[in-house]
Amino acid sequence: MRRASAAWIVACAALTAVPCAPAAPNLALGRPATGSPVCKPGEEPGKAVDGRLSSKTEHKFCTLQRPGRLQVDLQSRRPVREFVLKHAAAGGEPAAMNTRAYALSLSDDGERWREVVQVRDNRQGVRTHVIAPTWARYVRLDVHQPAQDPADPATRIYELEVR
Ligand SMILES: [Ca+2]
Repeated sequence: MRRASAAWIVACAALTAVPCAPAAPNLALGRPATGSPVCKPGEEPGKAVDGRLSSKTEHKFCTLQRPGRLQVDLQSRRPVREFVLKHAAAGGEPAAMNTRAYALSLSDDGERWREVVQVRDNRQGVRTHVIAPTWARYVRLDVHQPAQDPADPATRIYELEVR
């Protein structure tokens, strides 16, 4: 992955004759996270901002509450341009477990929210959502349908990246 990325930067620089900007840092990485009650110990909200994907039991946030909720405190107001959500398949689980319907909201104070992304029919394991740049300190994910099967109650989020 890193090698491919470096190759892309070289190709990009050759094409444009100017240095290409490196990928923006993940503003959510390692930030305080809270959320609805977990499926079991080891699947706390912080697992969605730990930068890790390799364990099905240790690297995801899981909740059975609906709507499921995950909130991240970026610890200062930052310009937000993009979200990358890594659903069940990003961690090696069946695509049928990918989050189907959800919304992303931003806030300056953790009390007044504005919804910036709404998804009703996701099937993919990794989804990128680009928005108009918006300053915010808090990011919230509300999950309305946790998986492809409406009867599956478990929300499974391996990462919520914010850039
Ligand atoms: Ca993770």
